[in-house]
Amino acid sequence: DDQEAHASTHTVDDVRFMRRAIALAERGAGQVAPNPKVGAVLVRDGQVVGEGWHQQYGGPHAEVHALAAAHAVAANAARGATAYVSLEPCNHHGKTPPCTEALIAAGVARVVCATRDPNPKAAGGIERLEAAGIRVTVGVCEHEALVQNAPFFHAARGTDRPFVTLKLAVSIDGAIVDASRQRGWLTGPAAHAAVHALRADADAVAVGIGTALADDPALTVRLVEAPRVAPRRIVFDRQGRLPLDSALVRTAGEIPVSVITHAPRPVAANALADAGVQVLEAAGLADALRTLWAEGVRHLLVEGGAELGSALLHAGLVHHLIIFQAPVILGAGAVSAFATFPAAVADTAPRLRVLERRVFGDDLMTRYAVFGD
Ligand code: AOF
Ligand code: ZN
Repeated sequence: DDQEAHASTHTVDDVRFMRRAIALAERGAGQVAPNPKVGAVLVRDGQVVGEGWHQQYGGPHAEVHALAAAHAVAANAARGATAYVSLEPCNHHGKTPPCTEALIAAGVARVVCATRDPNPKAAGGIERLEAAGIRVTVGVCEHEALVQNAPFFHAARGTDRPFVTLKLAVSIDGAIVDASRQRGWLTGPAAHAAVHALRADADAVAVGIGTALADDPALTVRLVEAPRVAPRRIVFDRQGRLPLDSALVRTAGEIPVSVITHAPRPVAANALADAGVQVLEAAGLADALRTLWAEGVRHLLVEGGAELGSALLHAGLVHHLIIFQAPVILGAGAVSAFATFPAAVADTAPRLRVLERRVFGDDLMTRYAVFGD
């Protein structure tokens, strides 16, 4: 009985400390891509003795920061401790020495990791730790860890297209534009900041030409810490209609702007190119995404409008759909976010899987997996 109680207490603690490791990992958002965001917590006798996260691309890994923090408290603070890491500790000499060796040298007794590292170069950490006599548990909070680094795991599976996150803000009645077609804010400040955090964590931020014309967006990261590399701005603009005096074109010299065209008028394409905009030609949406992948885009955030979003969704090109729902009713004549999506029947419509729900001020954020992701 005692043993059972002990085991179940441990399970609860494992989850608690792994959640903390995953929360710490998030502090690397925007700074470590294309590396995964990783957090680590060292616990001895139920007390946290060190915390760390992968802070900078090319810099020390989460475990190393956590061990350093523990060491700063006491020379042997990590001896006999349990290390909670949101990814299998690496076993390779990359930009830094293997985390496995650091954990072994520090005398850690147990390692709990959320999931395996799919990177073949870094893998093998679990086996290395076990060979050194360390107890290893894998799979605690695995779902959260996989969602947190979905673009990293997507790339590791082998692909020629970016991971696509489609983000839309809607009313209670699922509309993105009111009957007057005037653009206005639906969501509040906390949701705005969350959107900027999403931008910071992407390599590129895209909108359709309709949204670019109606909103004249800057698509820059403003409300959160500046990312290591500012995400480039993309406009899906078949005919090259993006105005030369738009905010995007005017700032193309500071943060790159690309338009993805399909048979643009040559005059328009030349004028955009002269203004410093990269003009990419693509035959369709899938082709456009392959082109972006070739340009180094691993994670694309699409911010609308409804037409581009629906087309990408319908083509099976979206991995995560993020809906921010504001406490607003737009009523008669408002335009549904998916007005151009093919009709479905309530009983048989495919159901999206809910990955995450969070509250930002008065707004509700839901992250859905779209096609098995
Ligand atoms: C860990 N802890 O905090 C991270 C890991 O180029 P490097 O040397 O920085 O290695 C990057 C790879 O290491 C990355 O692709 C992933 O497989 C793993 N990331 N591993 O033990 C960490 N960030
Ligand atoms: Zn490592």
